Parts: sequence; structure tokens; C-alpha cells
Amino acid sequence: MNRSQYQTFLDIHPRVAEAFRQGEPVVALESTIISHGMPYPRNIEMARAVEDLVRQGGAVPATIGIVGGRLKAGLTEEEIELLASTPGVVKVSRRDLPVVVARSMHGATTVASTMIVADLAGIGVFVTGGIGGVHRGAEQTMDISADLQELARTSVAVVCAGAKSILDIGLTLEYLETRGVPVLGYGTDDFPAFYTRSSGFGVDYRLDSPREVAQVLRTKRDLGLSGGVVLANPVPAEYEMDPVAIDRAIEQALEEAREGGISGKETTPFLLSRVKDLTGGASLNTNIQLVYNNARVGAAVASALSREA
Ligand code: PSU
Ligand code: MN
Repeated sequence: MNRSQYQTFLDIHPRVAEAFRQGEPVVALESTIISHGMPYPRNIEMARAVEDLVRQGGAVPATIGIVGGRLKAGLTEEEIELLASTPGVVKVSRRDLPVVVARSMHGATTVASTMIVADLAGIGVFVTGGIGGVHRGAEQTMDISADLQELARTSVAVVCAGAKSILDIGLTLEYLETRGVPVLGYGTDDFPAFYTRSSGFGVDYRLDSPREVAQVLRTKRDLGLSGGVVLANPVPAEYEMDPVAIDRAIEQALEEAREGGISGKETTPFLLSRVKDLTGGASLNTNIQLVYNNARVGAAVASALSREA
């Protein structure tokens, strides 16, 4: 199947289509973070605010999801509300796509499936909170997020605040290295740990401006190197969490997941929700702020790319 055949499953929001015609920058946003990553109604506030920040940064937001089996590059406000508030919306990664589309279901897209739809639509920059990765204990469980394989194959730059230490960050970085995915620090030499600015691991390269990032992305494309890029942007210092407190909450959430027999696609949403409760809601505030910070950087990178295209 070629690209245009796939596109019969895709609806591009009129504002996004206009941006393509005008050569305006477009930034993709994911929807699992809305449906499964944050509780209602904070999730919908976040989804609206992050779109506004992308607009303020001079780019056009395209929140990606699946409505009635249609792949949407740019959800309407009503569609965002639908995915944010409907219990039982499917968390859709690569393997779920054919069934959810064939059955005309609603679905929220993860990093992996958002990359697939963004690429189909022709959007090269995608803003999220954190990527999935190699889970702790993966030597036994084999729990490795499909996000990592997608980064290896699909040519979209993912702006994130690193990876949470609910994951094995060292193994996640090893996996990305093996699959040839550049891990770039935005204004930092340290790979950020989502809730905190540093994980104790380094990034491959540090880039200090949207222009530098755009240069690397363009060069990668011109070299014919397919696959994604991780642009790791640390949470602003004023919203960073205390590393000891967040580690304690994560350890307890992991223990509860083990005791409760939580596995598969339930694991990440379960851990996020427990960490939020165990920190008295503090982790949710940090999560929201780091997404906003990523939106600012993503809009600036997309703008730099479109200027020098
Ligand atoms: N990290 C977050 N919030 C999220 C996710 C990750 O802080 O909502 C979501 C993203 O959609 C990511 C997915 O792609 O979890 C990874 O899930 P899994 O580990 O099951 O692949
Ligand atoms: Mn998994």
C-alpha cells in the first residue's frame, strides 16, 4: 500500500490543511496523554492550553486521535472533549490501529501512533510530555514500549521532557542507541527524567536554539536517514519536583502495580495515576507545566524549519 492509499483513512482539519497550503509551521500533539495520562477535567484544560501555546508560538496545532475509525490530523474542540471525557476510549498504539479503524471506534493515540498519523499527514514536529520506554524489570517482563520502535522507523521529531523513572532510563537510552535514534538535549547535556531536570544519564548531543535543531533535522532528512529524533527538553526549574519525593512515590507505585498484577498497556496509566495521588497532585502540575514548556520549544522548532525550508 502506498502513502496515498493510507491517506483515504485520514482527515486533515481545515486549519491544518490551510497551514500546509500557506507553508505555515504545524505541530502535532498526542491524545493518550489526554485520555489516559491525566484526569478529567484537568486533561481538557491542558489540551486546550497546549494548543493555544503552539498558536502563540506562531505554529498551527494538530491534536491527533481517532474518531469513529477516522484518523484525525487535527481534532476539533468537540472531538478533544469526546476523547477526554468518554470512559473506555481505547489507548491506541501501532498494533491497535487496524482494529480500531476497521471497527470505526474512537481511539486516543500514543507517541507511536501519533508519529504514524503525523507522518502520514506530513507533520514533522510532535510535542508530548514523555516517551514510553523500557520498563524496569523488562529482563523478565519484556515490557518495552512500542514508542521506541516507532522512533526507529518513522521520521518525526518528538519534543519531550525525557523519560520517567517509572522506566529503566539507562536501558531506554541503550535501546535508542541500538536503533539509531539521535537523543538531543535542548539546552542541556543531561537526559531529563520528566519530573526532574536530570536523570544522571547524558544526551548524545546538546543543541541550544530552534535554529540548530532545525539544521540537524533538515540534514538528517537530506542524508536520507529515516526515523525519529528525541528532543529532550527539561522541565523548567521552578516546576521541578524533589527527586527524593518523586522517587519514593514511583517506588511505591511500582510495588502496587506488581502486587495488583498490572501489566501490558495498563501499566503506564496506572503508574501515572498512582504517582499523582501519592504526591498529592504535585506530579500532575509538573506534568502539565512540562508539556507547556515542550509546546513552546516545538512551535519554535517548527517555525525555524518552515522559515528555512
Ligand atoms: N508518559 C506520560 N504520559 C502519558 C504517556 C506517557 O507522562 O500519557 C503515554 C504516551 O501516550 C506514551 C504511552 O506513548 O503512554 C506509552 O505507553 P506504553 O508504555 O504502554 O507504551
Ligand atoms: Mn508496554
